[in-house]
Amino acid sequence: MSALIEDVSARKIINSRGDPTIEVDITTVDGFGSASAPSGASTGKAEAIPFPEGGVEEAIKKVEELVAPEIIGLYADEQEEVDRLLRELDGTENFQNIGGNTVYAVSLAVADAAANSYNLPLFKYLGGSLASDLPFPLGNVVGGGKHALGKATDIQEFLVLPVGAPYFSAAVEANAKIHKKLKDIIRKVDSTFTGGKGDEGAWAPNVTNDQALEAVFSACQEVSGEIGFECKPGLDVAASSLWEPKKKNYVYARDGLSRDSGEQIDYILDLIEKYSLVYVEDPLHEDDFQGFKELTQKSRRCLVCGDDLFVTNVKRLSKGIKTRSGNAIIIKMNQVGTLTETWETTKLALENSYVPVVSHRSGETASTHIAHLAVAFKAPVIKTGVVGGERIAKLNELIRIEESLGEKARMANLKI
Ligand code: 2PG
Ligand code: MG
Repeated sequence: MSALIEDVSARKIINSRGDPTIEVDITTVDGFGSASAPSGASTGKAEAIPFPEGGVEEAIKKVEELVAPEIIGLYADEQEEVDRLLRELDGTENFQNIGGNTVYAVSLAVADAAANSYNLPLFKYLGGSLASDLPFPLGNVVGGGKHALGKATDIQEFLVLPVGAPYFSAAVEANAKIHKKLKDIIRKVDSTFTGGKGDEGAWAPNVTNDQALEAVFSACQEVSGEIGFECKPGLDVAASSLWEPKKKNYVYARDGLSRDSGEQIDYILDLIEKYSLVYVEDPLHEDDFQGFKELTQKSRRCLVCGDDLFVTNVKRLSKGIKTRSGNAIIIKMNQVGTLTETWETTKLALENSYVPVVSHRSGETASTHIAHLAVAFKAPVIKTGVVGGERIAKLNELIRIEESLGEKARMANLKI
């Protein structure tokens, strides 16, 4: 079996928002791999730049003219060497020359091709034969912010986490039930609701943040009662989108109020208490390590997760570990570009008891790679939506992985 790279090609496809993105194919002597890049709408300012100035067309040119000649002749299982080369070819910290999404597609397609060359599913190729923990699916059920034109809730995502699920497929069904139930609950609160959804398939009603939380809380309770295990609510505040640096305030336009940093911390702590939240992502803006520290210290039994704060970056996570900011981290490979760096950040998180949450982006393709990454990385949580073709592609892949593992399959160890 040979993973020697013989051919590299790239094409333009579209993502779930209808925007162009890049897909890369890698052919080896004995296999084939392919990967396409997702894209964010509420992006952290320290993320890799997704595409070079000329957009996807230029990214394709860079793959064909710059990357392909360098990696043809290497072996696809030399992941670190390929990723080091990508860094070298780009020459910048944030991949602005080649584009973070270009690097993402090449790096992941190389891993995909290596796995295929050895006739292994990606999760086993990356995680070894011991990779058998299934992540808990964290799903977006109601939302607003930048994923719904700023017309729905101020808080970007109201999430559910089926913490008591005995196995993965039961967890997926629980989230789908909650999503379905919410349609009826929301109709009672918002008479104008027509069933509209945001970018990730979450309902996008015209309600206040508190009304949305009430609705999600009661849907969780009802469904938990019906299915016999616990489902709990969570939030992605995406607070950088609310933060106005000049006013030094978080502006809740839909709710018609502002909160300074101290008030924001108190507000989030109240919500954690009142609605038994088990997960709060980006409760403060992307540079507020100190605020994250305070909130993490004061909250109990809740994951305080950094997305824009850490941007899957090992240096930013190291800083967070030193200052004790947060206890969980979003892992989005296209924030940092290469698979090697994504794994380094995840490993650092695991070594320091930060819960890695492998995550989709709001703009997705039907790719199933993050399902494999979550199992390979032993991430206790995967955040990938509840409905919509590009979201269920990942969930259904994990159902298949669970089935293929047979008796070895077990839910990850999620301590909250
Ligand atoms: C987030 C993500 C995914 P985006 O903020 O966590 O839900 O959104 O991809 O737009 O950054
Ligand atoms: Mg986020």
